[in-house]
Amino acid sequence: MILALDVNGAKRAVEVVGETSKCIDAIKVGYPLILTAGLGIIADLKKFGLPIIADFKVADVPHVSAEICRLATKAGADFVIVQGIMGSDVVEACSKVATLFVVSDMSHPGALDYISGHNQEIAGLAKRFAEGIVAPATRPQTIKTLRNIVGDLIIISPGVKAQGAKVGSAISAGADFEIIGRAIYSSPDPALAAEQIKIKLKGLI
Ligand code: 3DU
Repeated sequence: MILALDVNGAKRAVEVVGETSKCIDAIKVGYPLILTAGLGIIADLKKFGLPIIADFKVADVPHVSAEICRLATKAGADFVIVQGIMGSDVVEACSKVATLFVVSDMSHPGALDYISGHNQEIAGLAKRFAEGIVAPATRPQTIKTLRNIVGDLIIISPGVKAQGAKVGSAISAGADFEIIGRAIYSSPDPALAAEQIKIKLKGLI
């Protein structure tokens, strides 16, 4: 399980990870946390001994995208998430300075407007340059299809609980990790919520 730590401020972030770190395999940080706590929060979170994924969904021209990835990695991020729909030059440039997850498709309804129609091509691109892909838990069939393309790359899947996918549905479809945010950090008891989800996921392994 990967914790999507979309909380505001360092204090709350450290609190939530302190309560849940035993149950999680990695921490995903994104704009809400970085914009409120600063990039230095990555170094603070690394003290928990878990891999850090910088979810910046990088989507700029190659030299700027690569610079974002370089800075995130320099700050301590073990992985950076890049938008595959930007094309091969962007993903290749980023791959030279960071270990990547490539967004191949997304979990929200609007994904069907554009990105979903290209998800197989993007997964093929990821296979050349990335450690893994991001694929939607809300569409298990997409995970199955993309698994056939990416082979043994790591598939991480958001969209669980708060966005509607059932706990375990992405893993059952072939994902390696489920990404879970609000169902943990917005729960009155994040430690208990994380533990209950972990028990369900363990039952599938
Ligand atoms: O819905 P949740 O609160 O469990 O958070 C999901 C996280 O996954 C959140 O950080 C969001 O930025 C990320 N994500 C998606 O929700 C959907 C995607 O397709 C890709 C990433």
